[in-house]
Order: sequence, then C-alpha cells, then structure tokens
Amino acid sequence: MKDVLAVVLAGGKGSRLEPLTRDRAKPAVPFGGNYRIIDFTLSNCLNSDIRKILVLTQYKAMSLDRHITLGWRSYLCRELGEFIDVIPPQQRIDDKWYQGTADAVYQNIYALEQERPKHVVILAGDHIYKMDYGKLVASHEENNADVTIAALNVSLEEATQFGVMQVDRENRIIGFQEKPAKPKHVPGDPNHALASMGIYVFNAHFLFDELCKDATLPESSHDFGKNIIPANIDSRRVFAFPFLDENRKEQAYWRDVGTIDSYFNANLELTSVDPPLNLYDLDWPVRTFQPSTPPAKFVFDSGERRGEAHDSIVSSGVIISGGCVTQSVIGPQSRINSYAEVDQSIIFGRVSVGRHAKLRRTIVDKDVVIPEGIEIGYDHAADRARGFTVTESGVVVVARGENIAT
Ligand code: ADQ
Ligand code: ADP
Repeated sequence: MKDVLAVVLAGGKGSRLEPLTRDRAKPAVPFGGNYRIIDFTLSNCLNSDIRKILVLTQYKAMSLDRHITLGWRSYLCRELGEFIDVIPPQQRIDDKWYQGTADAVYQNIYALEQERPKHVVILAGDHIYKMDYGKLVASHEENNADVTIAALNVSLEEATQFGVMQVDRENRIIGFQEKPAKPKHVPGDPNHALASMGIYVFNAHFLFDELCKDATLPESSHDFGKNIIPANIDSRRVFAFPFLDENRKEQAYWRDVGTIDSYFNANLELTSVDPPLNLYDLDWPVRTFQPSTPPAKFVFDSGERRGEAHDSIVSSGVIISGGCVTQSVIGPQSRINSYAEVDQSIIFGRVSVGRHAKLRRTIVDKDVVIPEGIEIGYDHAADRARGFTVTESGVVVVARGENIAT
C-alpha cells in the first residue's frame, strides 16, 4: 500500500445533523462515547496500512483540525514518508468555496501529484464502517480497472439518495445514475438497488487527467457522483467492489449517519449485547484522540442509591453517582447524579445530569447542565417549547452549551 494516497473528503455541511453540526463539521461529531465520526475512516486507513492521508475540510473545521493534529499525527512518521495533513479550502478560484467533491480534490491536485502515488483512494469522512482498503485496491488491480467503486445493496427507497449502479457478471459497471428518482433494482431482487458508497480507487494519472478535463467544463458541477463517474462508464474500465463481511458471507456493516435519526440509531446499536459494530475487536482497533481522564466511576450514593449502568457504554472520566443509566452512551467526563434516569440516550462529554432528572431518547451535546428534576423526551410539546429539536421519530436533541430554564 506504499503507493496509495488516501484523500478523505471531510467538508460536507451536515445540515441534516443540526444542531450537532452547528459549531463543528460533520466528521467531527462525537460518536460511540470516545470517538468522532471521522475516526472510523482514519482507523480503516491505518488498519489497511495506508499511511499517506490528506483530509480536505471546508466548514467549521476547527475541532476537526485539532482532533487530527493532536491525535492522529502521532501515529505517522514523516521521516518515513508517512503523514496525515488537514488541508483547508484553497479558495484559489475567485475566492469561491469548493463547488463539488471533484473540485475539492482538483484544487489540491498539487499536493496529490507531489506524492506520485500509483493509486488514489477517495473516501468520505462521515461513514461508520470497517473496511480493509487493501482488498479494494487488490480488486482494482486484478480487474485492471481505471476506477473501482465500493458498493452495497440498499432498499429502493434509500437508493434515491445514492449513486445507483448496474453491473455485468464481472462486476464491471455498465450503468450509473446519481440519486435517481426511480432507481433501477438489482436483477432478481425488486426491492434493492446496488449503491455507490462514495468510496473510489482511481489510477492516479487517470484521476489527474479527468480532474483537469472536468475543471474546463462550464456546465459541470465538478462532482464525482454527478460528473466524473458517469462520464467514464462507457469508455473506461469502471468496476464495483461489493462490500461483504467475509466471515458472515453477507453484506458488511455500514452506516451513513447523515440524519439525527440514523445517527441516534447507529449509536444506540452499540449498546446491544451483540452489536453489529464491534468496538472491542483487537484485530481492528478504532483509534481516536482523547485527553487523559481518570477511569469511569460508579458510586453508591450516601449508601442509599446505586449508581449503575446496564447495556450501556460509559466513557472515561464519567461519574455515575446514584443515577441509573440504561441502553445509553455516556461521553467522557459526564456526571449522572442521584435519582437521575437516563434511558436510550446519547450523552456527549462534559454533561451533568442533575438529581431526579429523567432523560429518554435524548441526545445531549457537550457542556450542558441538565437541571435537577427536569424531564426530557417524555412530552415532546414541552421539549419543543424549551427550544430543543425533536425529530419525526421522537428523538430530542439538546444543543451544545444550551442554558436550560428550570
Ligand atoms: P452524497 O452523499 O450526496 O453522495 P456528497 O455531498 O457529494 O455526498 O459528499 C461526499 C463526501 O464528500 C462527504 O464525506 C462530504 O462530507 C464530503 N464533501 C462534500 N462536499 C465537499 C467539499 N466541497 N469539500 C470537501 N469535502 C466535501 C456521494 C456520491 C453518491 C454516493 C454517496 C454515498 O455522490 O454517488 O452514493 O456519496 O454516501
Ligand atoms: P467540539 O464541540 O467541536 O467537539 P471540543 O470539545 O473539541 O469541540 O472543544 C470545545 C471547546 O473547548 C473548543 O471550542 C475550544 O474552545 C476548547 N478546547 C478544547 N480542547 C482544546 C485544546 N486542545 N486547545 C484549545 N482549546 C481547546
């Protein structure tokens, strides 16, 4: 994998994750207690032995930049030609922000070319999954492909949000439609379509040529899914790489946590007894950056009220003192006080849940003090009146640093 350069697109606005993306980029949104969303893609890179990584950011990238600089840089040795660099928008053209994803890569083409890679792997910084990119690149080489796209089956309803592909027996892509209103289904399976995961392997020279060509087209949106990929299906060797779990011989775990509901569900899944995403797999470590904090502590408060957590993930620095946590994810340095009940909730770092407070199906962002005795997630009209976001499925979100009136 020495000749492979990874480019992680981390510039999406993440507006459907509001208010969690009000002050931070989507890839920087905390996930699973200790982690941020981008940690999964970056861990995939290191676990696949890709050690040249460019992260392209755009909106509100401060905490993302800090996270990568403080945490991830220490895993790579520049002396050995390894690096992870965060590149903010170049604004080279008329002070404009990036147009599409291809434009984001094109504007940094100098940084890519400098490395003289053989292959460039383009990744999204906002998906939760474990993938060995070595297998993706090997399949690309075996097929003698110009481009290889990681693919998985999704339901026809979901498929309208994806690039949809048709393949021949060898997995060569013979049709590609970006976010079609009426997706074509997989032959023999009328309920599913083959979707692009937005993960591409390109032969580097081919990528550079295509980006330069696309940049001159005034009608192009300068996007991989809308322009670069469809333009090459007929003339070049473009292949799909089915993303399979080899042990279970079925489609592998992959979550696009683009909405509050999908984000909430993916977090909650981690609390099940046998979660589809195993964070405790020593063969595939998911790394992150976190400040040193003491271990989690559980206190039998005044000898009358147990501090306890069941079917939950509790991060370091947490103190559960006489409160009860069920099916929840508790982020670093939070406090759950006596008689508090936290059920099916995702609590970020540095949150304090006051005595007798009750939380159900609630996401609480960082630095929030939940006042004593308050109930959230039980009466959605009251939750909305307090200014919280409530989704269609009834997940409540308390924004970062919110001052909650009692
Ligand atoms: P979308 O999900 O719509 O479709 P898109 O908005 O193009 O994805 O973003 C792809 C990735 O690039 C995301 O990680 C996003 O954060 C990032 N990004 C977006 N704009 C950026 C910019 N200007 N600068 C830097 N990063 C940026 C794509 C494909 C589909 C495919 C889905 C799979 O177009 O074909 O099915 O991904 O999720
Ligand atoms: P986010 O809400 O995006 O997850 P962080 O928790 O990383 O943000 O940071 C919260 C705030 O704390 C930042 O806005 C910053 O002011 C401050 N902060 C955290 N860590 C550092 C640091 N290492 N250096 C400077 N400021 C920091």
